[in-house]
Amino acid sequence: MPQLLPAAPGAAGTAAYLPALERRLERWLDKRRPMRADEGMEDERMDVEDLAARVLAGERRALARAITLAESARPDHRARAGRLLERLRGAGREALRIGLSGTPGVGKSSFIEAFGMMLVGQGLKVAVLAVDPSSARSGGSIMGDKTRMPRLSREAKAFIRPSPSQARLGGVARRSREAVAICEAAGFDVVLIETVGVGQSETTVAGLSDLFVLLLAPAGGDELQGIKRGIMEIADLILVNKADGELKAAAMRSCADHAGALRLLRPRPQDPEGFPKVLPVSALTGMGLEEAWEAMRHLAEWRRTGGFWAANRAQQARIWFTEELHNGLLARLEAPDVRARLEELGARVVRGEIAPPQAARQLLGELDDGPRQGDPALDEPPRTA
Ligand SMILES: Nc1nc2c(ncn2[C@@H]2O[C@H](COP(=O)(O)OP(=O)(O)OP(=O)(O)O)[C@@H](O)[C@H]2O)c(=O)[nH]1
Ligand SMILES: [Mg+2]
Repeated sequence: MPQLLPAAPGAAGTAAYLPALERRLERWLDKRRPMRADEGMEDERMDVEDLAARVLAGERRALARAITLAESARPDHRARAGRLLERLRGAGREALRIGLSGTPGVGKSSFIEAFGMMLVGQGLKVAVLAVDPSSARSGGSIMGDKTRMPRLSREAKAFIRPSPSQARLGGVARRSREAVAICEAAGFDVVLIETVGVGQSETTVAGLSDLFVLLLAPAGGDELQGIKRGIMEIADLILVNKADGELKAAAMRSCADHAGALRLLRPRPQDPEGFPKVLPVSALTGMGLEEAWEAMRHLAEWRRTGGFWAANRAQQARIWFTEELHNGLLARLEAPDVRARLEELGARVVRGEIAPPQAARQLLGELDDGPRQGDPALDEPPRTA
């Protein structure tokens, strides 16, 4: 029998026994642990060209890897992600990007499961990306979404990607933007970008989408669920979910109320007659899903013809560029040598040895040229009081 454990301790061996056992256990567990999402990223063989080719061929594993690469904040990964996106851009593929938001429990996961299955049934390829507004929900979202989308997550024509677990530089917007672009290049027809509706995240998701859908639950009576005006203003389609069983009547009333509220908003040039629209749906029974899809397609088609689609995408590309520029500059301040200089100059500012604007200019100059020799602000000995 192969010896799995070290020899049992004799009187003298007890102290050495436990650490040895621990090391063996660790090695054993290590071989069995699931692969980390970022594993293999250092693999030189998997160069950008290869990865791009596989993403374009629709390989799921490559797709997941490409998104992981885009989610990484490491400077060398950023550089590779940049090259990858440039390579993928050349494919010129375009999906319908649908942003979807709603408060917790409104039925987002259930809706995406039902709606996604309907689209897959029509032969479409569907990607689902989740955007968490903060890292507060991290950990929960993966399991939560996969268990709430049991059928879709098994579909060969569907791809579900939970949100990145932590937001650092650039935050969720950048990572999601790149994930959307990667899915698009991988040949998905529809990319659903889901977020839980709290505060800023709806605006972020709307800024990544061609259409923005707000999912609501039926409200009791004639109250309007206290939806912020700003959210109403960016919604292209409001779907009142759970329009089934006992909730159906309340859902229909909610639809009428929201339609009334939408009529009070100023018309937007990017909308055809009748939009933004309110429709009842049920993720449970499937009621209204066809109509919702029809409304989305009509709106998308109208916007394409009128040039609004292209204008929106161009605008989004411009914002993406500016954000990336800002993030890139901020990331340079995070480099260890720059941080050290920042601390140093900061301390001198605090001691009143250099004016704050001059210190900032100094550091910015160094970012461009490296530390300047002979600059008085650098070389002067600290003034003593
Ligand atoms: N009656 C009815 N219940 C629904 C419907 N859609 C979802 N639900 C129920 O509502 C609850 C929440 O659904 P989820 O799909 O998890 O909602 P969610 O918006 O994804 O929730 P979070 O992920 O927590 O933000 C579950 O118990 C669902 O079964 C529907 O169309 N009709
Ligand atoms: Mg959910």
